[in-house]
Amino acid sequence: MNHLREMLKVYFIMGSTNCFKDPREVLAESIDGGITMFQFREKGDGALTGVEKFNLAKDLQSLCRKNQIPFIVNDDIELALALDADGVHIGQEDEPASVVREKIGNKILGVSVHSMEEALAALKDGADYFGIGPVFPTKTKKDAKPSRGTTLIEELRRKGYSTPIVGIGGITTENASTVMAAGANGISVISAISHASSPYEAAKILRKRVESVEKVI
Ligand code: TZP
Ligand code: MG
Repeated sequence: MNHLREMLKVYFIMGSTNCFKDPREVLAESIDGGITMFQFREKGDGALTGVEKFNLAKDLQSLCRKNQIPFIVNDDIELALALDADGVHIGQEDEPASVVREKIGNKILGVSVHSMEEALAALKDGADYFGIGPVFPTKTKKDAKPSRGTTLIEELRRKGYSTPIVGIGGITTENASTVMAAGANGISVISAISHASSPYEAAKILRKRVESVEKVI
């Protein structure tokens, strides 16, 4: 899926709790700046639930559709199916990837992995791409594991795995190129865009950084 590699370049993840202003505005600006994929991740203190969550997801999906940006849902498989999202992203504490794959058919399936064992299991279960991190320390995810740099990304590439990979955790315009140089196909960020005074500028610079180090993997 070479197309997926292209889509993973600048993967913006967010929900209402990550934004200082209307998430619709933040997403619209980031799309103008050049994000290539979006994940709706409605989590944390004050996260929306029920119909409010659904309505926000629907609005964000519709912005993505207008701009041909793939719309991925974090964790909530039912929501992804109800909206006919382009895919889902799950972690190790969610339903097993094999079960999720059964439920979503050929939609995109992303899995967060932290070790070679988890990566191989995810592959076997039908993952389309890996989210690997936290690469750098992050304040955004309260229960994030300790940051481990790019070692797992490098190990997977060294061993010849060509599965699409995005790095996650503490990635900024300053360090994005390190993640790409390690062998990632893209970077995923929350606060680097959602907390930026200009999500447009942040997305634009991230895209430029990613494209300047891109390798053929
Ligand atoms: N998973 C690992 S780190 C992280 C997630 C969801 C948070 C990333 O947020 P930020 O603001 O880009 O560090
Ligand atoms: Mg999860």
